[in-house]
Amino acid sequence: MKSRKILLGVCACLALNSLYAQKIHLQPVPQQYTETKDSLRLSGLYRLEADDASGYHHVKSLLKACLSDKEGAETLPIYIGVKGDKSVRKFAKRIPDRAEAYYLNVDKKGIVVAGHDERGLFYGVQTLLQLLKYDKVPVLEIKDYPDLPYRGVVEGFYGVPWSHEARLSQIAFYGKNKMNVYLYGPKDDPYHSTPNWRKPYPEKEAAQLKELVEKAKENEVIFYWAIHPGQDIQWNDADRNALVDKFEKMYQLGVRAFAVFFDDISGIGTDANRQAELLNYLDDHFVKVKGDVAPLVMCPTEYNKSWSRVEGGYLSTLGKKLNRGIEIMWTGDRVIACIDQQSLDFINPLIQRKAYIWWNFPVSDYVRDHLLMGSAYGNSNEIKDGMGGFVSNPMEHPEASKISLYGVADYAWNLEKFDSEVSWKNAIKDLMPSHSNELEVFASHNSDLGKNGHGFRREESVAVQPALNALLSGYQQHTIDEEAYVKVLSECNRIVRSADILLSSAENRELIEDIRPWLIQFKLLGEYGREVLRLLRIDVKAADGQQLYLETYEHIRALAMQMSEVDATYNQNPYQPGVKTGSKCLLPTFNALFEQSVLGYNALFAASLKAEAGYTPYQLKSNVRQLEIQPIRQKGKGGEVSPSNEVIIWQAGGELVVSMDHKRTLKELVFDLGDSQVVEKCFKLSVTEDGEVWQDVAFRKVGGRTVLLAEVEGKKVKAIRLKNTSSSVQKVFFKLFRFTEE
Ligand code: 14T
Repeated sequence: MKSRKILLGVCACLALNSLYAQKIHLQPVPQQYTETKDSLRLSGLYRLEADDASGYHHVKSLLKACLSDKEGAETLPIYIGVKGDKSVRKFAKRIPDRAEAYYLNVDKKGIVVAGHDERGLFYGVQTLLQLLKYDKVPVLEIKDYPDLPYRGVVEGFYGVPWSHEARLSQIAFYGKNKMNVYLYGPKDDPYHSTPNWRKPYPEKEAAQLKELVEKAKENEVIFYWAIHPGQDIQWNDADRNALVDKFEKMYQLGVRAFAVFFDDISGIGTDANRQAELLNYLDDHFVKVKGDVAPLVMCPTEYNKSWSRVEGGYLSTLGKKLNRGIEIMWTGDRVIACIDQQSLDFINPLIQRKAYIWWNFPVSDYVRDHLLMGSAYGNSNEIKDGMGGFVSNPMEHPEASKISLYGVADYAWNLEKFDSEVSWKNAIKDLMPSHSNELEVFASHNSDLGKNGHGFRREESVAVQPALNALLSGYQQHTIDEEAYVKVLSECNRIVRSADILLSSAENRELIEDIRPWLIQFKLLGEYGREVLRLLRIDVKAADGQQLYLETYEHIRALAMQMSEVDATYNQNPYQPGVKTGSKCLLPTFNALFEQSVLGYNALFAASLKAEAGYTPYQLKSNVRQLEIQPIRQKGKGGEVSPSNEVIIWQAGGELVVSMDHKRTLKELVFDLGDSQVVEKCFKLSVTEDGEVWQDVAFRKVGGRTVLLAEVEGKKVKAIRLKNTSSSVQKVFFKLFRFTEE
C-alpha cells in the first residue's frame, strides 16, 4: 500500500516536471550535453569564486549583472577559471583537451565553468548566460569545443561599408555566438584598397578602428585588418615597405592580425610567385618579429575552382611557396558556392593545407535589390576535418545579415549537429523575441536572389509553394482549388499583418531600418495578392458583377503602380536599384493569376483591359529595329532607356518615342548618341502635350564631348520623340537617354 503511494507521488512529480521543464536550447549546439532528471530552480542570486590573481576581467564582467549584492543572502557559487587555476582544479581533467574548449557543470552545490584557455572560459560563460535565462534548469554537464579553429565573418563586400555602430554590434554578436574572427575588408573603404592602401587612415577612422580592436578583444574576436593592394602594386622595395609601414600603423592602433587580399584584380599584381614572396616577407619580417601577431591570411586571385587554371600553376605555386602557417582562402567551385568534400578534395592538395573558406553568403552586392534572409543551408555536415576556417561574407545590411550569421556560427562550431532550419528559427527568435512570428513570415519570403550572373539561387516561400502551384494550375483549368485558395489568402493576410507590425515595432529598430523599403513593398505585395484572389472569385455574370470586377481590377492596378514606385524610389544604387520581395513564388503566381483572369474577362466581354501585371509609367515605341527592344526603366523621379553596346543603324525617318501614362512635367533630359555633330545635323528632339501637336526642343553640349542637354525644364509632356530627320541612314551609338521629372 505504502509503496504504491510513493510510486504515485513519483508519477505526479514527473508529470508536473515535464509540464514545467522547458527544453533547454543552447547556441551554438554543444558537442556534449548531458542532463539528469533532477532539476534546479535558479534563485537569481550568485557569487563568483575565482582565483584572486586571475585576469580575464572581461569574462567576470559578463557575470556582474547576475551577482548578488545582498549581504548574507543565500547565493549559489559560480566557480570560474582556466586550466591550472585553483578555483577549478577539481575539474581540470574534465575539460576537453582542445583549444577554446570548456567544461560546464550545474548542480545543487553550485556552477562550474572551466576553460581550456581564456577563450574557452569566455565561451563557457556565454553558455552559462544562456542557461541563466531559464527559471529552472536540469542538473547538467557540458563538454564543449569548436569543430573549426576559425569561425566568423569577412566584411568583404562591395557597396556601402558597415557603420562603426553596426560593427560594434556585430562584434558583440560574434562573441555571444562563439565566433572568433572578424576580417575587416570592405571593398569600398579607400584605405583598404587601391589607390589609398598606402596611406594611413585619417584621425577619425583610425580612432574608430582602434575602438573596434578593443571591442573585439573584449569579445574574444580576432580582429583581422585586411589590405587589398593588388590592382596597382609594384613589385619593388618601395611598395613592399609601404605595405609594412601600413601594417605598422595598424599595429599601433592595436591590430594583431592581418590579411592580404588579391581577389578581383588584373595585371602584374596577379603573379603567384610575387604574391608568395611578399606574404613570406611579411611573415618573416613582421609577424614573426612582433611575436604577438596571429598567422597571416591571404585571399588568392584564383579564389574559386571555375577561375583556377590548374596548368598555369597559380595555386600550386602558392601551395608550395607560402610559409606553412599562412592561411589561404577559397570560395569553392565558383565565386558563389557551397562547400562539400569534393570541393575540398580539389583545393586542399593544390595549396598543401586546409582551405580557409570564404563563403559568399548572404552577400548581396550583385543582387542589391534583394534581401537574403533565408537559412544558411547547403554546406556539408561532414567536412569538419577539411577546413582551416569558415567565414561568411555578409550583406551591406548588418542587422539583416545576422540571421544567416547566426547559422554560420552554429554550423562552424558543430557541423554534424547543424540543422539549418532549426538554427534559422532560433536566429529569428534571438533577433526579435517578441515579434519573431512576423519576422519569420518576412524572412521566409525574402531569401532568393532572383536571376543573377552567378547562377546562385535560394529556396523561398517553401511552406506556401504547394498551395500557390495548386491554385495557379487549377485556375488555368478554370477551377478554384478551395483548400489552396484558403491557404494563399491567409498567407496574404499574414504578410500584410506582419509588415504592419514590424514597421511599427519598437524592437530592434536597426533591423527594421535595414529592411524598411522591403517591408513597405512586402505589405503592398500582400495587399496585391489579396485583391487578385478576390478578382478570381467575382461572378462577372451576376448583376453588378462587371462593375465589381472593374473596381477590383483598378485597385490591383493601383497597387501595382505603388509597388513600381517603391521600386523606383528606395535603394537607388547604380547596380541593381530597387526593392524586390517575394519575387520567386508569390509575385509571379499573383501576376499569372491576374493575367489569366483579365484575359478571360476580355474574351468574355470583348474588352481590352491591360493584362500584363506590373505597372510602367513610361513606354517606349520605336521603328528603329535595335531600339524597339531596349528596356525603359523608372529611375527615381524619371526614366531611362537602357544604353546599347552596339552601333545603331538608324534609318531616315526612324524615331524613338517615350510616352507617359499621363502628362508629366519635365526637369531635365540628357542623351548621347556618341557624336554630337551628327545629332545636331540629322536629328530632331520634340515633345507633345496632347499626343498630337509636336514642338521641337533645343539641346546643347554639356560636360563630356558627346552628352547633350535638352531644354525641357518645366515643359508638360505626354511624350518625347527623337527622330532622324535627315534623308539618309545614320550610324550612331545609343549611350544615354535619361529624363527627370520635376
Ligand atoms: F575574394 C573573394 F573570395 C571574393 O569573393 N571577392 C569578391 C567579393 O568581395 C564580393 O563580395 C563577392 C560577391 O560579389 O565576389 C567577389 O567579387 C566579384 C566576383 C565576381 F565574379 C567581383 C566581380 C566578379 F565578376
